[in-house]
Amino acid sequence: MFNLVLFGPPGSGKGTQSENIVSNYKLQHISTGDLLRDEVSRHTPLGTEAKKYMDQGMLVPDEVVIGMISSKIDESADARGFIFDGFPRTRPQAEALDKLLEFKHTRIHLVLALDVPEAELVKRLVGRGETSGRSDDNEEVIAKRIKEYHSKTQPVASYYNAHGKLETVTGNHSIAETFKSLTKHINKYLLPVT
Ligand code: B4P
Repeated sequence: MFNLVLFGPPGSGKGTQSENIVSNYKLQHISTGDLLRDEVSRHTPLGTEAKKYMDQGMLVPDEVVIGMISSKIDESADARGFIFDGFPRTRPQAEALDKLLEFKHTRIHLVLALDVPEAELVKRLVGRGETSGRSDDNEEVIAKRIKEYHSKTQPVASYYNAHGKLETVTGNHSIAETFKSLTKHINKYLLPVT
């Protein structure tokens, strides 16, 4: 089993690159953003609670997200591996993920961090907001999401760096070029399925 974390600020291309990685390496995709938006659209109690935070550009509380991830991992016990997209976003989430995986006799092998300048992040998210209808893709909320990233999520990079798992990749080239840079790191662990 090979487990990868795709890390980076809002709009850095985690969701975009996850699609490419999933189709080439056949990993099981776990995106907390997608899972939360699904809960919101189904008006579940979890979704109603999460929406309050997402609409303000804030992170959803750790216990909500960790519980969701745990049941998702259990659903795909036979997977070739997992790609965690947008998770962990806080140090307690990173520690909880390590414990969950240890319980399943596996671990995080690699963390790929997408590095994109802030002006480009804002440009992309505002652009996505014009077509996505996402309530968190407007300039005011984007600024809050980037602030949350710096205060709560960036420390997760240091956590993985201290464990020798972090690699940084430039994320402001084209989607194809960025994917090529990511594959150079992934191929050291796992080859694409042809
Ligand atoms: P997410 O859904 O994870 O999304 P994201 O950070 O906005 O975007 P991502 O980096 O995936 O960018 P994308 O590929 O779409 O989070 C949403 C919210 O959910 C959070 O703010 C939080 O409230 C909550 N949440 C999620 N996980 C949580 C957790 N673990 N704990 C607590 N709360 C959590 O790309 C963005 C745009 O850029 C797209 O339009 C794309 O087409 C474009 N793009 C991508 N790559 C490009 C490139 N190379 N060049 C040009 N454009 C590019």
